[in-house]
Amino acid sequence: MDPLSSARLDDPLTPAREATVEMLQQRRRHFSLPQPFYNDERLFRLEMQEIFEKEWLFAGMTCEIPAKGNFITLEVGDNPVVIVRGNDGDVHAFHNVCRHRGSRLCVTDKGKVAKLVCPYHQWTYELDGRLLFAGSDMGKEFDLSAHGLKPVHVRTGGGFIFVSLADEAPEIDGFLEALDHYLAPYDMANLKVAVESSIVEQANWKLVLENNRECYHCNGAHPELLNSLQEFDDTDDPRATPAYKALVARKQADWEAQGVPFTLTRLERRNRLTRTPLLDGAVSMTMDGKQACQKLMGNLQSADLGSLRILHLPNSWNHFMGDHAVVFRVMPLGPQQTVVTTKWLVHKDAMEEVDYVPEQMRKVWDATNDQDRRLAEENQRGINSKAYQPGPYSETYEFGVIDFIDWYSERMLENLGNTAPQLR
Ligand code: 3BY
Ligand code: FES
Ligand code: FE
Repeated sequence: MDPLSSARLDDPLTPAREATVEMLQQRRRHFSLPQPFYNDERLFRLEMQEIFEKEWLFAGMTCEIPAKGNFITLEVGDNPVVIVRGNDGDVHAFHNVCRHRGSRLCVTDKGKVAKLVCPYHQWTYELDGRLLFAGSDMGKEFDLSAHGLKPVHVRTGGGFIFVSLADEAPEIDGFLEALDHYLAPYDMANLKVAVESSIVEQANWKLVLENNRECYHCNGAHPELLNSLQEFDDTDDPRATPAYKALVARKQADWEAQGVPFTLTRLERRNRLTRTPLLDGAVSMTMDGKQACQKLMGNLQSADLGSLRILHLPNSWNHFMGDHAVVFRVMPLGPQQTVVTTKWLVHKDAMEEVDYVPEQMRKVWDATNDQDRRLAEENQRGINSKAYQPGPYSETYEFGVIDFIDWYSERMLENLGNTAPQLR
């Protein structure tokens, strides 16, 4: 298909589309991307259209909106979105944009409402998006039913909420089924957010993801995390030692006996689920490797469950331990600015200061996030130099980065309407 056939002739991004397709077709695989992918405003707008407005994005957790009227909001670039629990108990998502004159409707990160009421002129919507009330003088002809909130695709699985702003959403059933399976023991409806953080990084979102997809930097950067984390990704990690493989075999026998899922599942390059052991003796990602919450999640019998790692490209990675979970959401703000939101989850009946101390629980990942922020920001500053040129990824240490960049390049090319095979 002609890459430009879907582009409008007057679209100012048309030349950028052509240039992007060409750069992606000519990129060297196993090398970082050319500079414009990390700092160009037009390329950023293009990938917001082609990735963030088309793919499924991790938005939040169902336990954040437990009751009808609970909502959370999300900004997908210029697109405000609201996700709300309806009267029917279902999760709905809408463009958070009033159908009167377009004001943002819900203006806080989260809340609870009886109806969705616009703060500007009080147009009032039902939780399922229907317009109920539009002032007194819109005229006899005014059709309430034609002015409901615009829906956004939303799906849930294993307590995770995903949204897609595409006209036609891509497939996600396989991943949702996998999430339901892996997270069944955690009783996801009965968790709560113990503490959360949002940090803004002065770096392109792909640098944030690239950094997360390798542990090549862990030894030099993450002393707190390495009190509990194994640097190996799984037994298929080329660096995995016999001692690590023996530990995995031992732990897997325990997990098998307890009925908790652990095998590695990959769904395309986009989604990956696996349970891997922490350092022998550590049961949680805490400063001392001990539980951060005395009450375990769901119906788990043991805290010693390693970490269930869940990757969802383009914007989430997660660690589920026995006592608590840490979920991460990445949202681009600009070509060189990204917000990373981290939430620590515990059993909803766990008592703050009794079962867990939030300041203790968050220590390791607060430190790790800050260290990763600095790495991504320095990476960005070097990439902005005229001296930058794409550099080689190590297949041994950076296979996860290679996978991410391959996935990104394929999605961009396909969504840009060009499926020509890439050059090697
Ligand atoms: O644990 C994580 O989420 C990633 C993977 C390896 C390094 N990094 C901190
Ligand atoms: Fe929402 Fe006017 S813009 S009521
Ligand atoms: Fe890191």
